[in-house]
Amino acid sequence: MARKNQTLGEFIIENQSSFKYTSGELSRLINSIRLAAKVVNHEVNKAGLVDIIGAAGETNVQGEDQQKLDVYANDKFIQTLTNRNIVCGIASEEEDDFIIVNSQDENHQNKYVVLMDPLDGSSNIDVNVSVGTIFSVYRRITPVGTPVQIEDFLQKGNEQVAAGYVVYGTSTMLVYTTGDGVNGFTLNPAIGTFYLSHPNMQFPEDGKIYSVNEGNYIHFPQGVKNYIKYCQEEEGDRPYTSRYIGSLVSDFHRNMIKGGIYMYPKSSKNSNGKLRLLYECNPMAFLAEQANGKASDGFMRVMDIEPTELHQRVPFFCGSKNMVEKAEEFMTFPSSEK
Ligand code: P6P
Repeated sequence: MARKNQTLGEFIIENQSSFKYTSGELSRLINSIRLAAKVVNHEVNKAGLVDIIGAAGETNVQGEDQQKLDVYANDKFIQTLTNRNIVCGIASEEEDDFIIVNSQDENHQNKYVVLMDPLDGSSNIDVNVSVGTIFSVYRRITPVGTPVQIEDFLQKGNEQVAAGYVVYGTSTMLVYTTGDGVNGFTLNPAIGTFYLSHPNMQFPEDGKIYSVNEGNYIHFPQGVKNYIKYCQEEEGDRPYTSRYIGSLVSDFHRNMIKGGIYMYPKSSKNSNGKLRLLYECNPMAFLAEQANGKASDGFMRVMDIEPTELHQRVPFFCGSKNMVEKAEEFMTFPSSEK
């Protein structure tokens, strides 16, 4: 049972029995993410003070300028996960291909793979806006004792055993699920300890906030245009409020607390949207559903999508259940009355 102000370490120990697989491994995995989050948080918080921000001059597989903090966060999470003999493979937005972990797992006995976006929203770093880390955990499906393979990463979101995010904001929080609800832990930077501050987080079924980059409006499908106009109409509890930070983790986190919907639809510019299925949409979808919310691509449940490639993108509608269902209605019947 979650107790306010419990530390993350106490929570992991007291709840590992609720995890259906061998207890110690997942605890060690979450602990390694906790450690990496503290290290990255320290660097993010001083980004404006040292010449660590600004493009590293390289571009990642998405063709985006790679900020130095992207590289730093990627390296730290890989290093921390690799050194604790828990995972057999890692996939990252910042890595073209998956990584076979065998520094200490020379016999490939570890059972978990981790997929991550080490620093999502990194274009916000230079302007001091919140950024986040997103992670997704699966058990491998290829034989233990052999090197991990692409099939271990291309699993449906339904198969996730854990998922979460770190939001480096006005305070740093670790929010995660292992399939038994969503709990939020806030870092006390003075002592480097995460405390349970948001037990059993739940999306309100309804909300009055919609989050979308309206600069893309003319490129959206008609159903999305109709839904946005629906949000803006004077009727009942509408118009809703538009809030878009440009950092998925921050928009998701605010909407989970206050109620709302986040949308990154496909458009004539991005035929499958911008967000990546495996290490952005699936982990956020797992959290959303565990928090009584919903996540779809506008038509089907995100976690039912059969992945085909590591960095594939999907349209993403996520948040308060009734709002996502309303948006799906407009997507399904684009000509319907608003
Ligand atoms: P746009 C950040 O790059 C990100 O992946 C999400 O965190 C964010 O919601 C979205 O892209 C912002 O994209 O095209 O609106 O700037």
